[in-house]
Amino acid sequence: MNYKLIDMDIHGDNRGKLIAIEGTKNIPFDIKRVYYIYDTIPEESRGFHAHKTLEQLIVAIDGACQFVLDDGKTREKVWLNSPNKALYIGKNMWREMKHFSYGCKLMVLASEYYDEKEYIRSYDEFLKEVNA
Ligand code: T46
Repeated sequence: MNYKLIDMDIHGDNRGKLIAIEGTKNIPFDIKRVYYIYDTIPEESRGFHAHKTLEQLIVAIDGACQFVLDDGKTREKVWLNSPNKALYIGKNMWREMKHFSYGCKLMVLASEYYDEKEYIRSYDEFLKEVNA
């Protein structure tokens, strides 16, 4: 499975907490793009796609949600529910995002600029790609 959960170092003191993410230093790629997902609701799932080449790091800055991760052979579920837990997802991994808490905020760091052509949005096509 081309994903891993990374425990980020917390720099905390009596003023609060701070986490730093540095491309290629504490995550495995250079960061070209940042986006965030917010105003989520539990009834609406997202994702349902894979990426041919993109690598991403996802952090639930606030709230929680479940990721379903699938490499075409195995399907695993991972909860993101803490700002110091970062989910790295490499290429060729099908992902579904479910059970968002109200107002969950996800921050996503990506290794490439946005390119819709690089998405695989059909599960059948994904299975063909990974079993080729
Ligand atoms: C992923 C999960 C975790 C852009 O115009 N630029 C962007 O950088 C992105 C990410 C999206 N968009 C547009 C494309 C769609 O019209 O925003 C709209 C919503 O995107 P999408 O339906 O792909 O959103 P999610 O939440 O299903 O998936 C997103 C990322 O697209 C995806 O790469 O891994 O978050």
